[in-house]
Amino acid sequence: MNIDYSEKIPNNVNLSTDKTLQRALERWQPNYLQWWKEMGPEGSLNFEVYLRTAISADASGWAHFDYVKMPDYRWGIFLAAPEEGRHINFGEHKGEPAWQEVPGEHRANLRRIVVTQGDTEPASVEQQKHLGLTCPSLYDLRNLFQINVEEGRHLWAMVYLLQRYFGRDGREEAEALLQRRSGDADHPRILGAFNEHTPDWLSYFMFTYFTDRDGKFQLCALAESGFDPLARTTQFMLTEEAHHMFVGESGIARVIQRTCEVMRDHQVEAPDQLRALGVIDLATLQRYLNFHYSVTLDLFGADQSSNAATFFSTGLKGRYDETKIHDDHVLKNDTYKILALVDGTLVEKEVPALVSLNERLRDEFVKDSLRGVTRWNKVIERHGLPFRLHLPHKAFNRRIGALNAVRISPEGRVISETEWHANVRYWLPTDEDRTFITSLMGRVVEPGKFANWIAPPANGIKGKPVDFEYVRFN
Ligand code: BYC
Ligand code: FE
Ligand code: FE
Repeated sequence: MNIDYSEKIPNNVNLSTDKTLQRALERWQPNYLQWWKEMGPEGSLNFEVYLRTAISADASGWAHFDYVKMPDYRWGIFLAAPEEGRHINFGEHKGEPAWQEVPGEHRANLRRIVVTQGDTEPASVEQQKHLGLTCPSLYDLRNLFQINVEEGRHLWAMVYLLQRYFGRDGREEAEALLQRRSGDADHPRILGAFNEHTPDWLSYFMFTYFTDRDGKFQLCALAESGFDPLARTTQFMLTEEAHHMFVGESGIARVIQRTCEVMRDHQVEAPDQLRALGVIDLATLQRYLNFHYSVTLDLFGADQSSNAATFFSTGLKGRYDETKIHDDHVLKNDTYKILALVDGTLVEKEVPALVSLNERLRDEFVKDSLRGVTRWNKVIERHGLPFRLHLPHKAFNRRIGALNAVRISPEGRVISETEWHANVRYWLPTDEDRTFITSLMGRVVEPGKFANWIAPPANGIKGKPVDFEYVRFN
């Protein structure tokens, strides 16, 4: 599964044997580059960035590291190796051979899934467009750009599917993916969280920790798809995703580390005093966490969804680790517990498993999100400080699904509108918090130097030292 880099569009799908597709993609390529120049990282076109590029679709040793100017990054089409004799593993088509072409009766749903997934990728690049101007170090700047080019490639991955398998309307959707804009009033991106700003690096680390993790779980569900090209495409995307979540988890850990050092060295704990010393107090960090976590929970869709049931039953989108679950993989007679409001309190309610698949995936995400929080708390604990970070309750601050109609505290108590408004400033970032965080954002680009509010990482990239010149400005 080595990648052919002699082609205009690097690929491991024998693109040159399909002239129609090759032409369609070669027509789309300049529009993509135009989009990158307009909406990609601001002012970065001439920077030389120490980036990894995929050279093989094998899980081991698939990447090559070198300086690249981002517009010259070899975006291309990489699928995981096919699995001989693969079958559909769930739903009404369970046991049938996996589809190599789009089944006509499921075409509209499949296209919708591919378009929704594809839409998030350029959206995230747009959201992060200005962050390079306020990077806390060259190391962090390089990581931002690495993620940006890979999200760009994830767009390529979905555009390949649209152009190869969906004919004319696929080509139209591919164009539309370059036309919607994050946060635009007339042409917004499809999903809520992808229209929010990522205005500062604390938000960015929270985004890559939580929202890229939604990416992980959605991609895992799509990697189970009975439509084999989608499964193989998303499998390869997942190999890139791990680094994105690492950037978030380690970024937040470094912020915490730095704050704890200042708390210990200066023997202060009041937020005001910490702010005066130029670090982020942990209560503010908790509010940012609450915001990004709850906004990301909404990305999993409504807790009861007939769309989700259809996607599963028709074999398009599986569950997380579908083939490792011990049940019939059809779920017609199963139930699942979701949260519901009964007589003013939140209770668990059993509903048909098929309609609650969004909730099940959300629950997997919750479990996975908790692990990093535990590791962050270890950093605080090591400094002998009593503060602990928490994930807020699953029902806190929700906009999508049944829980959007109720006010819930971070502890999971149903509260009145009055109580919500009296306390929301302790729970979600305030204007004042955002102004403070913005005030910390200066540009640090001397190799080995870091902004005052964040500790250096333990290691550099790919064996390079922390003070390596990860980005060269020209
Ligand atoms: N915002 O039946 P429901 C990533 C709409 S992240 C706005 O629950 P469904 C990445 C919904 O469209 C992963 N609208 O919906 C991360 C529907 O509208 P209609 C992205 C929303 O379809 C970081 C209605 O509400 N991939 O890769 O079951 C950086 C009813 O909802 C939202 C995917 O999401 C929302 N949050 O579930 C870069 C995978 N949620 O039809 C990249 C593909 C729902 O009533 N997508 N609505 O007009 C899907 O599988 C599904 O579309 C969803 C939604 C799970 C997202
Ligand atoms: Fe992605
Ligand atoms: Fe990502």
